[in-house]
Amino acid sequence: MSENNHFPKDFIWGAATAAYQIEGAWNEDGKGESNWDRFSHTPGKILEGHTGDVACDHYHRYPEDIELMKHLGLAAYRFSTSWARILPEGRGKVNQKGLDFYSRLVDGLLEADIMPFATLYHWDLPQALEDEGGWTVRSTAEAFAEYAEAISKHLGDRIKSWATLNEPACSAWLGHLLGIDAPGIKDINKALLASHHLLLAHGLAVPLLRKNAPKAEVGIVLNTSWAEAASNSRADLDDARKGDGLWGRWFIDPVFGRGYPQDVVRDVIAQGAKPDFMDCVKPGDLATISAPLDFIGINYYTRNLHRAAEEGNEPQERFRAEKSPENFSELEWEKYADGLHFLLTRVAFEYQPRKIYVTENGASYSIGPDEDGRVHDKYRVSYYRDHVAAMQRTLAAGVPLAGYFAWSLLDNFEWRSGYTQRFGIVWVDFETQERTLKDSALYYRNVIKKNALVEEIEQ
Ligand code: GCO
Repeated sequence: MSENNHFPKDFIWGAATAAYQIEGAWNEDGKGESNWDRFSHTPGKILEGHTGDVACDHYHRYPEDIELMKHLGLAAYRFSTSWARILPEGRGKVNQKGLDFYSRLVDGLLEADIMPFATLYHWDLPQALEDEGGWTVRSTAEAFAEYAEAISKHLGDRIKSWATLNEPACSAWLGHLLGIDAPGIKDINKALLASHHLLLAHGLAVPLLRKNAPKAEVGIVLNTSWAEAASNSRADLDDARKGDGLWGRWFIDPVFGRGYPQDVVRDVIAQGAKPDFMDCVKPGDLATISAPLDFIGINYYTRNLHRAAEEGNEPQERFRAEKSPENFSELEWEKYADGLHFLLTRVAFEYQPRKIYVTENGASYSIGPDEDGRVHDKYRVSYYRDHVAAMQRTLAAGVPLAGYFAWSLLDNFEWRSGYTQRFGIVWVDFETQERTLKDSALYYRNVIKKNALVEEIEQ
């Protein structure tokens, strides 16, 4: 870190989105149905019956959104590509109109001097593959390789940063264990199969991305959590170990060549997994999964404070901030910027990645425009300020942190919460699709402009 709070001159400031959450055009130009189309069209799955059918209409309005990014001074834009737009049946015939959309988007970004950071998979699986078993069957990992080949052959000359998966832990556990995300399965054995096939898909895609985009960097985005025990009781400490294991180490360990953590194997068998569930790991799989990467993306929002639900465990709530909008977002996620510093430092020193990006960070507050059309989202400004400050400590500790992406550029479809939760630094009026910069966007623009921690928004 140089003095007076500046970031390294090549530090990348960006913003992130995801295909299903912003694109809309769910069945346009030859796109196939995805499992999130099916899930959101299933009554009772999404708050207020919201769907991603239109979302932010980014499929049509991307030129205006690129102008917004340019105005904010973003150096990079992290987006995901829709598998079902490229391979409507999940494999086989390529949909040229799908490729053409991402070509237009990427060319528009390059024209605006904004680096495209593509993520191949942000949870939206072609329904045709879901119908065959989705991530619970190994063939889906092979279909993912076909998808990676098709899109990187077409865009590998222009996209210089590729992430294979976004948060496989959410796809596996939210989608197949808790059943609150697509495809809505609640089965620990299917969830474990999905977790392995997702990682296998990642490993199969890496060499294809390297072949088709030889000058690009390749990585994966994980939501390795920052787990803390609510007290020093054995029960809480073990609960934190379990949470850190299932949501973090189960994914980052194999990616960094350590195989699946055995304490988690014991935990899941104790929770009902078949003792032979690891038979799905075939010879060579772990080597495939641990293909060397150029970066790891870390998504961070809050800490996971663990309190074991065990009789007689009377944990002392420690350091829990008092409930207030300053300290808790509308999703009731605690603002805990230290957790970002602790997590990045831990990942850097435990796994020695070549490079780390914070690929998502943000908070949900629904405050909208007031009478003068301004959005004074002061709590989100405070959230960003604290996390920018935390990254200064992280850089000072020698962590190879190379960039940061605010989640999200736009208010968008927040999965099971639909449009009731807003993470954007830009307000979206979903009736008119009008975009309005929030104070947090003005603040972020100031951070970018000065490449430093700042205290004020730029008017
Ligand atoms: C995630 C996803 C995003 C979410 C965001 C807020 O990290 O869960 O990548 O799609 O919208 O994190 O929940």
